[in-house]
Amino acid sequence: MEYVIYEAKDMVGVITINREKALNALNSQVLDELNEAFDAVDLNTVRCVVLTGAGDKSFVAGADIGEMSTLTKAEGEAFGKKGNDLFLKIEKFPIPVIAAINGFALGGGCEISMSCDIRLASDNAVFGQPEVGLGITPGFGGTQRLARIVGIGMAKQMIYTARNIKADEALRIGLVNAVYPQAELMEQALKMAQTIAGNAPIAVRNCKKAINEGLQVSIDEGAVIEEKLFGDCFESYDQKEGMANFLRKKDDPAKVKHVAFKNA
Ligand code: DAK
Repeated sequence: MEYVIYEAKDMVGVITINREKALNALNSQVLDELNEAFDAVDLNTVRCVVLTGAGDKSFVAGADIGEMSTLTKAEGEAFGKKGNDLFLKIEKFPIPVIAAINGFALGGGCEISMSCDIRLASDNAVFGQPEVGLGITPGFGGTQRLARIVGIGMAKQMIYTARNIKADEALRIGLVNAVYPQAELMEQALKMAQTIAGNAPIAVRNCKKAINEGLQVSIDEGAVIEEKLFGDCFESYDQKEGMANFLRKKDDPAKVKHVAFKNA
Protein backbone atom coordinates (compact mmCIF):
# COMPACT_ATOMS: atom_id res chain seq x y z
CA MET A 1 0.00 0.00 0.00
CA GLU A 2 1.28 3.45 -0.89
CA TYR A 3 -0.57 5.67 1.58
CA VAL A 4 -1.47 3.44 4.51
CA ILE A 5 0.76 1.54 6.92
CA TYR A 6 -0.54 -1.32 9.04
CA GLU A 7 1.42 -2.80 11.93
CA ALA A 8 0.31 -5.15 14.70
CA LYS A 9 2.07 -5.82 18.00
CA ASP A 10 0.96 -7.25 21.33
CA MET A 11 -2.73 -7.54 20.42
CA VAL A 12 -2.90 -3.93 19.16
CA GLY A 13 -3.03 -2.89 15.50
CA VAL A 14 -1.87 0.54 14.35
CA ILE A 15 -3.15 1.95 11.07
CA THR A 16 -1.33 5.08 9.89
CA ILE A 17 -2.56 7.27 7.05
CA ASN A 18 0.71 8.10 5.39
CA ARG A 19 0.19 10.94 2.92
CA GLU A 20 2.01 13.59 4.86
CA LYS A 21 2.70 15.92 1.91
CA ALA A 22 -1.05 16.46 1.47
CA LEU A 23 -1.64 16.53 5.24
CA ASN A 24 -3.05 12.98 4.97
CA ALA A 25 -6.05 14.14 2.90
CA LEU A 26 -8.39 11.34 1.90
CA ASN A 27 -8.39 10.65 -1.82
CA SER A 28 -9.98 7.54 -3.37
CA GLN A 29 -6.74 5.58 -3.12
CA VAL A 30 -6.37 6.36 0.60
CA LEU A 31 -9.98 5.29 1.18
CA ASP A 32 -9.36 2.02 -0.73
CA GLU A 33 -6.14 1.33 1.16
CA LEU A 34 -7.76 2.06 4.53
CA ASN A 35 -10.43 -0.43 3.60
CA GLU A 36 -7.70 -2.97 2.81
CA ALA A 37 -5.89 -2.23 6.08
CA PHE A 38 -9.01 -2.87 8.16
CA ASP A 39 -9.56 -6.11 6.21
CA ALA A 40 -5.99 -7.10 7.07
CA VAL A 41 -6.57 -6.89 10.83
CA ASP A 42 -6.45 -10.44 12.21
CA LEU A 43 -9.36 -10.46 14.63
CA ASN A 44 -8.08 -13.66 16.26
CA THR A 45 -5.01 -11.90 17.60
CA VAL A 46 -5.68 -8.16 17.52
CA ARG A 47 -8.08 -6.74 20.14
CA CYS A 48 -7.90 -2.98 19.59
CA VAL A 49 -6.86 -0.72 16.72
CA VAL A 50 -5.30 2.75 16.84
CA LEU A 51 -5.84 4.95 13.78
CA THR A 52 -3.53 7.92 13.28
CA GLY A 53 -1.94 10.18 10.66
CA ALA A 54 1.72 10.41 9.67
CA GLY A 55 3.75 13.43 10.81
CA ASP A 56 3.18 15.92 13.58
CA LYS A 57 1.00 18.44 11.77
CA SER A 58 -2.09 16.65 10.60
CA PHE A 59 -4.29 13.69 11.39
CA VAL A 60 -6.40 14.10 8.24
CA ALA A 61 -6.99 17.52 6.60
CA GLY A 62 -10.21 16.30 5.00
CA ALA A 63 -11.33 14.71 1.80
CA ASP A 64 -9.03 15.52 -1.11
CA ILE A 65 -10.26 18.86 -2.45
CA GLY A 66 -8.23 18.52 -5.66
CA GLU A 67 -9.85 15.19 -6.47
CA MET A 68 -13.33 16.39 -5.50
CA SER A 69 -13.12 19.67 -7.42
CA THR A 70 -13.87 18.09 -10.81
CA LEU A 71 -16.37 15.44 -9.77
CA THR A 72 -19.73 15.16 -11.52
CA LYS A 73 -22.87 14.61 -9.42
CA ALA A 74 -22.64 10.85 -10.06
CA GLU A 75 -18.94 10.72 -9.22
CA GLY A 76 -19.54 12.83 -6.09
CA GLU A 77 -22.16 10.34 -4.97
CA ALA A 78 -19.79 7.42 -5.66
CA PHE A 79 -16.98 9.14 -3.72
CA GLY A 80 -19.37 9.84 -0.84
CA LYS A 81 -20.45 6.18 -0.83
CA LYS A 82 -16.85 4.98 -0.76
CA GLY A 83 -16.21 7.18 2.28
CA ASN A 84 -19.45 6.32 4.00
CA ASP A 85 -18.95 2.57 3.47
CA LEU A 86 -15.47 2.79 5.01
CA PHE A 87 -16.58 4.96 7.92
CA LEU A 88 -19.48 2.60 8.67
CA LYS A 89 -17.03 -0.29 8.53
CA ILE A 90 -14.85 1.44 11.14
CA GLU A 91 -17.87 2.27 13.31
CA LYS A 92 -19.07 -1.34 13.16
CA PHE A 93 -15.60 -2.87 13.28
CA PRO A 94 -15.89 -5.76 15.75
CA ILE A 95 -13.12 -4.46 18.03
CA PRO A 96 -12.63 -0.92 19.39
CA VAL A 97 -10.87 1.67 17.25
CA ILE A 98 -9.10 4.60 18.94
CA ALA A 99 -8.37 7.71 16.87
CA ALA A 100 -5.03 9.28 17.86
CA ILE A 101 -5.58 12.76 16.41
CA ASN A 102 -2.19 14.35 15.94
CA GLY A 103 -3.07 17.68 14.30
CA PHE A 104 -5.68 18.85 11.76
CA ALA A 105 -8.92 16.88 11.78
CA LEU A 106 -10.96 18.85 9.29
CA GLY A 107 -13.96 17.82 7.21
CA GLY A 108 -13.51 14.14 6.38
CA GLY A 109 -10.73 14.08 9.01
CA CYS A 110 -13.09 15.07 11.79
CA GLU A 111 -15.64 12.65 10.32
CA ILE A 112 -13.30 9.63 10.22
CA SER A 113 -12.34 10.32 13.84
CA MET A 114 -16.03 10.32 14.75
CA SER A 115 -16.50 6.87 13.27
CA CYS A 116 -13.91 5.63 15.80
CA ASP A 117 -14.97 4.58 19.30
CA ILE A 118 -12.65 6.90 21.22
CA ARG A 119 -10.87 10.11 20.22
CA LEU A 120 -7.59 11.14 21.87
CA ALA A 121 -6.03 14.37 20.62
CA SER A 122 -2.66 16.08 20.73
CA ASP A 123 -2.56 19.63 22.06
CA ASN A 124 -2.05 21.02 18.53
CA ALA A 125 -5.15 19.29 17.12
CA VAL A 126 -7.72 21.39 15.27
CA PHE A 127 -11.23 20.19 14.50
CA GLY A 128 -13.81 21.55 12.11
CA GLN A 129 -16.38 20.89 9.43
CA PRO A 130 -15.43 23.51 6.80
CA GLU A 131 -17.64 22.04 4.06
CA VAL A 132 -20.26 24.79 3.79
CA GLY A 133 -17.42 27.17 2.95
CA LEU A 134 -16.57 24.89 0.02
CA GLY A 135 -20.14 24.69 -1.24
CA ILE A 136 -20.90 21.18 0.01
CA THR A 137 -22.34 19.45 3.05
CA PRO A 138 -20.28 17.25 5.37
CA GLY A 139 -20.69 14.06 3.37
CA PHE A 140 -18.86 11.39 5.33
CA GLY A 141 -21.26 11.27 8.25
CA GLY A 142 -20.60 14.73 9.77
CA THR A 143 -24.23 15.78 9.74
CA GLN A 144 -25.10 12.52 11.51
CA ARG A 145 -22.33 11.70 13.97
CA LEU A 146 -21.34 15.15 15.25
CA ALA A 147 -24.78 15.85 16.74
CA ARG A 148 -24.80 12.41 18.35
CA ILE A 149 -21.44 13.10 20.00
CA VAL A 150 -21.56 16.78 21.00
CA GLY A 151 -25.31 17.50 20.91
CA ILE A 152 -27.50 19.17 18.33
CA GLY A 153 -26.81 22.84 19.15
CA MET A 154 -23.04 22.60 19.16
CA ALA A 155 -23.01 20.40 16.03
CA LYS A 156 -25.18 22.87 14.14
CA GLN A 157 -22.97 25.75 15.27
CA MET A 158 -19.79 24.00 14.10
CA ILE A 159 -21.30 22.94 10.77
CA TYR A 160 -23.16 26.18 9.89
CA THR A 161 -20.27 28.51 10.87
CA ALA A 162 -17.53 26.22 9.45
CA ARG A 163 -15.38 27.55 12.31
CA ASN A 164 -12.47 25.44 13.46
CA ILE A 165 -11.98 24.65 17.14
CA LYS A 166 -8.82 23.81 19.03
CA ALA A 167 -8.15 20.74 21.13
CA ASP A 168 -9.14 22.35 24.45
CA GLU A 169 -12.54 23.36 23.09
CA ALA A 170 -12.99 19.91 21.52
CA LEU A 171 -12.38 18.46 24.98
CA ARG A 172 -14.81 20.88 26.61
CA ILE A 173 -17.67 19.96 24.25
CA GLY A 174 -16.97 16.24 24.47
CA LEU A 175 -15.70 15.74 20.93
CA VAL A 176 -12.51 14.19 22.30
CA ASN A 177 -11.95 12.08 25.41
CA ALA A 178 -8.55 13.51 26.32
CA VAL A 179 -5.81 15.86 25.13
CA TYR A 180 -2.09 15.12 25.50
CA PRO A 181 1.14 16.88 24.52
CA GLN A 182 1.93 15.86 20.94
CA ALA A 183 4.98 13.81 22.01
CA GLU A 184 2.88 11.71 24.39
CA LEU A 185 -0.15 11.09 22.19
CA MET A 186 0.82 7.75 20.65
CA GLU A 187 2.17 6.42 23.92
CA GLN A 188 -1.13 7.27 25.64
CA ALA A 189 -3.21 5.84 22.80
CA LEU A 190 -1.22 2.59 22.83
CA LYS A 191 -1.50 2.42 26.62
CA MET A 192 -5.28 2.71 26.42
CA ALA A 193 -5.35 0.17 23.58
CA GLN A 194 -3.31 -2.27 25.71
CA THR A 195 -5.70 -1.81 28.64
CA ILE A 196 -8.65 -2.60 26.38
CA ALA A 197 -6.78 -5.54 24.84
CA GLY A 198 -6.18 -6.96 28.32
CA ASN A 199 -9.91 -7.22 29.06
CA ALA A 200 -12.16 -10.07 27.99
CA PRO A 201 -12.37 -9.71 24.20
CA ILE A 202 -15.80 -11.24 23.65
CA ALA A 203 -17.22 -8.96 26.35
CA VAL A 204 -15.51 -5.87 24.90
CA ARG A 205 -16.83 -6.66 21.41
CA ASN A 206 -20.32 -7.23 22.76
CA CYS A 207 -20.18 -3.91 24.65
CA LYS A 208 -19.31 -2.09 21.43
CA LYS A 209 -22.15 -3.80 19.60
CA ALA A 210 -24.65 -3.15 22.40
CA ILE A 211 -23.77 0.56 22.65
CA ASN A 212 -23.78 1.14 18.89
CA GLU A 213 -26.93 -0.83 18.13
CA GLY A 214 -28.73 0.43 21.23
CA LEU A 215 -28.23 4.04 20.14
CA GLN A 216 -30.27 3.39 16.99
CA VAL A 217 -33.40 2.11 18.75
CA SER A 218 -35.76 2.81 21.65
CA ILE A 219 -34.62 2.08 25.22
CA ASP A 220 -36.93 -0.98 25.32
CA GLU A 221 -35.39 -2.42 22.18
CA GLY A 222 -31.95 -1.44 23.46
CA ALA A 223 -32.54 -3.45 26.63
CA VAL A 224 -33.32 -6.53 24.51
CA ILE A 225 -30.11 -6.04 22.51
CA GLU A 226 -28.21 -5.73 25.79
CA GLU A 227 -29.76 -8.89 27.27
CA LYS A 228 -28.81 -10.96 24.25
CA LEU A 229 -25.22 -9.72 24.17
CA PHE A 230 -24.93 -10.18 27.95
CA GLY A 231 -26.18 -13.76 27.62
CA ASP A 232 -23.80 -14.38 24.75
CA CYS A 233 -20.81 -13.94 27.10
CA PHE A 234 -21.78 -16.91 29.25
CA GLU A 235 -20.25 -20.39 28.94
CA SER A 236 -17.14 -18.82 27.43
CA TYR A 237 -13.73 -19.57 28.91
CA ASP A 238 -13.28 -15.85 29.53
CA GLN A 239 -16.51 -15.48 31.53
CA LYS A 240 -15.82 -18.61 33.60
CA GLU A 241 -12.20 -17.74 34.27
CA GLY A 242 -12.91 -14.02 34.86
CA MET A 243 -15.51 -14.82 37.52
CA ALA A 244 -13.54 -17.71 39.03
CA ASN A 245 -10.58 -15.37 39.42
CA PHE A 246 -12.74 -12.90 41.35
CA LEU A 247 -13.99 -15.66 43.65
CA ARG A 248 -10.46 -17.00 44.24
CA LYS A 249 -9.38 -13.47 45.15
CA LYS A 250 -12.21 -13.23 47.68
CA ASP A 251 -11.12 -16.48 49.36
CA ASP A 252 -7.49 -15.58 49.46
CA PRO A 253 -6.16 -12.18 48.33
CA ALA A 254 -2.79 -13.82 47.71
CA LYS A 255 -4.41 -15.58 44.78
CA VAL A 256 -5.01 -12.30 42.92
CA LYS A 257 -3.72 -12.72 39.44
CA HIS A 258 -4.14 -11.22 36.05
CA VAL A 259 -6.52 -13.23 33.90
CA ALA A 260 -5.06 -14.12 30.53
CA PHE A 261 -8.27 -13.91 28.54
CA LYS A 262 -8.39 -16.19 25.53
CA ASN A 263 -11.04 -14.69 23.27
CA ALA A 264 -12.86 -17.98 23.69
N1 DAK B 1 -7.20 18.11 0.05
C1 DAK B 1 -6.11 18.07 -0.76
N2 DAK B 1 -4.92 18.61 -0.42
C2 DAK B 1 -4.82 19.19 0.78
C3 DAK B 1 -5.90 19.25 1.69
C4 DAK B 1 -7.15 18.66 1.29
N3 DAK B 1 -8.21 18.64 2.07
N4 DAK B 1 -5.49 19.91 2.80
C5 DAK B 1 -4.19 20.22 2.60
N5 DAK B 1 -3.79 19.80 1.38
C6 DAK B 1 -2.47 19.95 0.79
C7 DAK B 1 -2.25 21.38 0.30
O1 DAK B 1 -2.83 21.57 -0.99
C8 DAK B 1 -0.74 21.45 0.27
O2 DAK B 1 -0.29 20.78 -0.88
P1 DAK B 1 0.93 21.40 -1.80
O3 DAK B 1 0.47 22.76 -2.18
O4 DAK B 1 2.11 21.44 -0.85
O5 DAK B 1 1.06 20.44 -2.91
C9 DAK B 1 -0.33 20.62 1.47
O6 DAK B 1 -1.46 19.77 1.77
C10 DAK B 1 -0.03 21.45 2.70
O7 DAK B 1 -1.16 22.29 2.94
P2 DAK B 1 -1.03 23.87 3.17
O8 DAK B 1 0.14 24.44 2.43
O9 DAK B 1 -2.38 24.44 2.92
O10 DAK B 1 -0.69 23.91 4.73
P3 DAK B 1 -1.05 25.06 5.76
O11 DAK B 1 -0.34 24.71 7.02
O12 DAK B 1 -0.83 26.41 5.18
O13 DAK B 1 -2.62 24.91 6.03
C11 DAK B 1 -4.68 23.69 6.45
C12 DAK B 1 -3.14 23.75 6.62
C13 DAK B 1 -5.18 22.35 6.98
C14 DAK B 1 -5.31 24.81 7.31
C15 DAK B 1 -5.02 23.91 4.98
O14 DAK B 1 -4.26 22.98 4.21
C16 DAK B 1 -6.45 23.67 4.68
O15 DAK B 1 -7.32 24.52 4.97
N6 DAK B 1 -6.77 22.52 4.07
C17 DAK B 1 -8.10 22.19 3.66
C18 DAK B 1 -8.92 21.82 4.85
C19 DAK B 1 -10.34 21.53 4.48
O16 DAK B 1 -11.08 22.43 4.03
N7 DAK B 1 -10.73 20.27 4.65
C20 DAK B 1 -12.05 19.86 4.39
C21 DAK B 1 -12.13 19.32 3.03
S1 DAK B 1 -13.79 19.06 2.57
C22 DAK B 1 -18.94 14.22 0.44
C23 DAK B 1 -17.82 13.47 0.67
C24 DAK B 1 -16.83 14.00 1.45
C25 DAK B 1 -16.91 15.24 1.97
C26 DAK B 1 -18.04 15.97 1.74
C27 DAK B 1 -19.05 15.47 0.96
N8 DAK B 1 -20.00 13.69 -0.39
C28 DAK B 1 -19.64 13.07 -1.59
C29 DAK B 1 -21.36 14.09 -0.14
C30 DAK B 1 -15.82 15.78 2.73
C31 DAK B 1 -15.38 17.01 2.50
C32 DAK B 1 -14.16 17.51 3.09
O17 DAK B 1 -13.46 16.88 3.84
